[in-house]
Parts: sequence; structure tokens; C-alpha cells
Amino acid sequence: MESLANTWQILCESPEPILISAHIDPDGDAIGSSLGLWHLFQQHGKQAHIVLQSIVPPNLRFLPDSQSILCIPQIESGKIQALFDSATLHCILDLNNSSRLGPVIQQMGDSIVPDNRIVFDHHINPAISAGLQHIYTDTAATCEIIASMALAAGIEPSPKAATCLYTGIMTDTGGFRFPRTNGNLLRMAAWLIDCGANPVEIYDRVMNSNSPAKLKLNGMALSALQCNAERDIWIIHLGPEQLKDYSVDDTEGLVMNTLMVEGAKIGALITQWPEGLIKISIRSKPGISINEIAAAFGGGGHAQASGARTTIAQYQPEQIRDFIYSEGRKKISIQ
Ligand SMILES: [Mn+2]
Repeated sequence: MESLANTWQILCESPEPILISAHIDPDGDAIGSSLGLWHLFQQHGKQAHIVLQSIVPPNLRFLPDSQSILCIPQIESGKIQALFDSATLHCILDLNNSSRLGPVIQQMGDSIVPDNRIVFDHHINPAISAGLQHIYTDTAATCEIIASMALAAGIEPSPKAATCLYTGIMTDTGGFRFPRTNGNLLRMAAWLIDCGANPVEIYDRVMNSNSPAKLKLNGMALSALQCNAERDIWIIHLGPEQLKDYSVDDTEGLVMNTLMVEGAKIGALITQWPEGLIKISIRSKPGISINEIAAAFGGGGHAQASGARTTIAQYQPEQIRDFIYSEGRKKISIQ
């Protein structure tokens, strides 16, 4: 395994353009790490393009140069294909299974040989072939890894780069509250603030950006809270009728409501969409690992934060709920 400093050297010596991708339905860490790395390349006069399956969520569009991100729904796919045809290096961020790139990017990415992929990620159970893998499951965010690379390479991130990297660290730690928030992470965040990230403004732009409709959806989710007999697993299930005016992006973060109940050890959000998609998000308290529950539905993620996508053709939401109750109890009992 190369050191992060050596990997930066490899990146700097790579032919241009370099492509950067992160996961479908990008969050603050996916967008922040992609743009953070892109800005580090900018500082070094290196030509790079960010190509994503999904569009940038509205609350992350304030990030410097987010409008330069090339998203499949917004760009003619031939242009993105041409970039893949001309690029020799693909940086893959915040995912460790190429299916998480999304179908179009995954397929286009196949034109770049695995040896010329570099993965930066912090999820468990990697299943991706890449020439270089910087997968550190003890880090809080991919942005932390990119910032560590800058630090190791002796680069001071520009204010724009620092803003993007700080954002991903803040969002993936739920504002420095989730596991893996430690002294090193806070020192890293402090360094990014010293480099020009504004923590107050970033929090305001990312978090205080809900539409009234989204807040009402949150209200609907709170009203739908249900639990098992032991009252330690709390689940929100929203059906197609409740979601018909919303998108998957609108449900981001709703699952956190489930762990706010006193005594809750596992929480889940099951959303059933009008077109048949079922999205599952599962969270747990430290010491309880729930990624295997998500894996049972073809998903994955972290020990304490996992998710999966399936369809109504495969599972009824009630089956999923009951499975989470029964498997969740097993996880809690072995704690
Ligand atoms: Mn992440």
C-alpha cells in the first residue's frame, strides 16, 4: 500500500484529465470529498472532472464550483463517455463497491482498467478492484482521508478546498456527534478552519436549508414511529401515498429520528416509492452492528449506518420491518 503522500505524487504525475466519481445519491461527504480533491488538483494546475450519476443536492450547491460537477441527468451522456475514453485515471470516492457508482458511471468506468483506479473510502467490506485502495474504516469521512493526504503531502488546502473537506467531515459525523469523532478528527477540522473553512456558515448552509415540505415530511415521519415489544428498535415506514410528492433526496436524514427515542438501540427508515422502489436506512448505537441486516437486502455500509435498495416485487415493507425487528434483537442481545 502506498502512503497517502506517495499517492498524491502519483496523482500529480498522472496524465490528464483525471476523473473523480463518488456514490449515487451523493451526500456531504461524497460531494465534499470530490470537490475537495478537485480543488487540490486546481491548486496544482491539474485538470480533473467530477462525474456523478446523480445531481448535487440543493443544500450542497453552495460548495465552491459545485456547478462544474458533471451529472448524468444534466449532461449529454456522450460528453461524459468521451471523458472516460480520454481519461487514464479514475479516483473513486466514498464507496467501495462499484455498483454504488450508479449504473451509467459504473458502466462507463469499466473503460478504465482497474489498475488505474484509486479508491478513497471509509466503508467496511470493500468489494472493488483498484490499483490503489486507501480504505480506512476507522476514519469518520472520506473528506478526512483527502485532508490527511493534503497534510501528508505538505499542501495547505485553499479556502475552497478546505470548505469542501470540512463539509464532508461535518456531515458524516452528524456535526461531530457520531462514533469516530475523536481528537485527531477535531484537529483536522480545526486545521481546515485555519485554512479558510467557515464552520458557522457551512452548518447554516447545509443544515438550515429545509423546505417547508421537507419539514412536514419530517413531521409525517415522526408520526409514523413504531417499535418492537422491547421498545429498543424503532422503525418509520412511509408508503407511496405519503411519498408521492417527494423524492428520495427529501428523505435524507429522516432515519436519525428513530435513534432520538430514549432506549432506542436500532432505528430504521423504510420508504416505499410509487414506482416500486423500497429504500431502507438502518442506524444503531455504538457496539451494535447492523450492516449485515442491510446486506440481507443487497445493501451495506457501516457498522452503525447502513442502507439498501430493493423493490416491492422482492419484499413487502412489513416483511422488511419484521426482519429488522427479529435480526435487530439478535444483534442487541449479543452486545
Ligand atoms: Mn462518507
